[in-house]
Amino acid sequence: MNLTELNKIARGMVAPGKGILAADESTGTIKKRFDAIGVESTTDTRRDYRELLFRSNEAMSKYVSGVILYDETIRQKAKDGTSLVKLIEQAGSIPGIKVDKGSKPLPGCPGELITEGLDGLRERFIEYRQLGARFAKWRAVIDIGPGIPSYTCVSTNAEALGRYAALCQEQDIVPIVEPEVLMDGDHDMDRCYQVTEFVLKEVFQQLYYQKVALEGMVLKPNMVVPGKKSSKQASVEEVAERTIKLLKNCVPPAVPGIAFLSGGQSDEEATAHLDAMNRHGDLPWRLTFSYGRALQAAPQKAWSGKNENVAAAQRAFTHRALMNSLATLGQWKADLERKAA
Ligand code: 5MM
Repeated sequence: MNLTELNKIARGMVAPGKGILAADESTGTIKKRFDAIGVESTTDTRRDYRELLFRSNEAMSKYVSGVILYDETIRQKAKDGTSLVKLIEQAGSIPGIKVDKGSKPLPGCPGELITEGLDGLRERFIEYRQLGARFAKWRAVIDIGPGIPSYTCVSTNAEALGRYAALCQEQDIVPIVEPEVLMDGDHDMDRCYQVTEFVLKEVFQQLYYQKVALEGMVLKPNMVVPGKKSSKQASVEEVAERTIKLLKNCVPPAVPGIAFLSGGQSDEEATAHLDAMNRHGDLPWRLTFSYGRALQAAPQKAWSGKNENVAAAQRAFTHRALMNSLATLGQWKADLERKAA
């Protein structure tokens, strides 16, 4: 493992003013996104859509430090024959790859999931590195509900994240470690705090047991938010304060950066929360975004599968990327959203 190189890439992924575009929707997930905008999901439409994003020059060169790709996308070529990886590199952004193979029911734990994909992972890393990936991502999914998550679910997922991260670093690829506590339920913010704390403690324990160098990784957690169906919602400041408190209690300062997932928050909420956290200052790690939906919902809607909408979709993407870039610096203002509208 070349820790100097891993640390350099990890720091580049969380560079001030920049964050990560999560464009690694698996075929099933991108189909759902395309269904919502009335676009048929085919190899070509998926390519056209992602090409549009990666050719958004201002966004990609100024605000996007790296892009998480899906297995299909890392092998695809743009219409003019340039590989999509090359487009990302030409913009000065770093290509990355999702390597988990999704989540499946966890035996003995009704309603809970375990992320799969460890078999053959070393060999897949070797190929992905040749294809240009410099970092990778693995997502564990933890749901909150009556009696869940179980210790079995949290510990088996944490162990898999540790195994993945260790293999990643062995191949000089920076692991993004993503334990996502879902915000789908009716639980309150305290419950989200307790469960996320439990999950992060287990994950960092496993990273330690499995000899993962914290300087060469990026954490991708959820923020501390109430469940979407909770009757008690929270202010931006409450989310920022609770999330920072939690992270300070769980994430060692050796980790160069934390790149949040948006998890179903609205575009503006995800930006406002990140901004409020960065306004606190005096944090031991860089805080940035690794958003999927909160960066892509607007461009997807603007595009709607039509060639004549490509420029509008690129503008929508650039706007969200700029808003989140400002949020990484604690310089976002709500009026900037209004002005753009
Ligand atoms: C972009 O979506 C990613 C892949 O999801 P599937 O494996 O379900 O296709 C997903 O892991 C994403 O990177 C994270 O959930 C963060 O995205 P959000 O939309 O929560 O910011």
